[in-house]
Amino acid sequence: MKLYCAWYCPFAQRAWMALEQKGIDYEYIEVDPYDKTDWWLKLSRGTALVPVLVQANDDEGEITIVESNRILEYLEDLYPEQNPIFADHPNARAEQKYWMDHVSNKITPHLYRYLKDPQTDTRGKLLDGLMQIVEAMDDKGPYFNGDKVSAVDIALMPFVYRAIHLLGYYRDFSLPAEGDQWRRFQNWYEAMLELPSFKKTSTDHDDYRQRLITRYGENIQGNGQVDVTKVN
Ligand SMILES: N[C@@H](CCC(=O)N[C@@H](CS)C(=O)NCC(=O)O)C(=O)O
Repeated sequence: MKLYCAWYCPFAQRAWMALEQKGIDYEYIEVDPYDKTDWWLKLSRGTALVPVLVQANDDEGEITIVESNRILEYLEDLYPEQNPIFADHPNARAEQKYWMDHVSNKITPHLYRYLKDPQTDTRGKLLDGLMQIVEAMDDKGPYFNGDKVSAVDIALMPFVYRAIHLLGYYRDFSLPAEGDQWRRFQNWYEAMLELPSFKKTSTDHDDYRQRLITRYGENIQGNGQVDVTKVN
């Protein structure tokens, strides 16, 4: 299995974390998704976005999967018994997918908008999106669904890390500390920081936080990807 990835990309980090979390063997291939070569366009099925997962099954031929959350689902379908990240019951699974979509629709666009343009009312919208997902978390935790890491945690963490560090640096942003919900959130975040699959895909890099800050300077100047600020 091959993961085409970019070290700084939160979407790619989801796929990377899921591979680590489930303990699946893979080859990591760093690419520059902004370099729109014919090779890259073809490999990524015309999207030119990381992550891309390529899997060659002996009996089924080769499959190329794009879209980070689809990769999480595929990995679970392929290895359902291996450290599951989705619930067994269809209802619980549907609920997890609802919250994964919530991250895509109600959290990530506001994070990127806020980075690009502090004038728009994105801080409030970002906090609303986060507050809603915190309210849906299992009371005891520490993870979204309780004591086991799920795809919802993996979908959310790369963006929360960037909200805290990039918005903290560029926009003087910090999360509220007071209140039961925000304490629950803090408890979730601290558990996620300690997770080996998060550490392996982030802090193993020297000065990861500083490198992200430098890398995202481009987004703030209006360069970089175009679709991520779109609100659905
Ligand atoms: N919806 C996609 C978004 C992936 C994405 O936006 N990746 C960025 C890097 S963080 C990218 O490859 N950008 C290249 C470009 O916009 O040209 C997913 O979830 O996989």
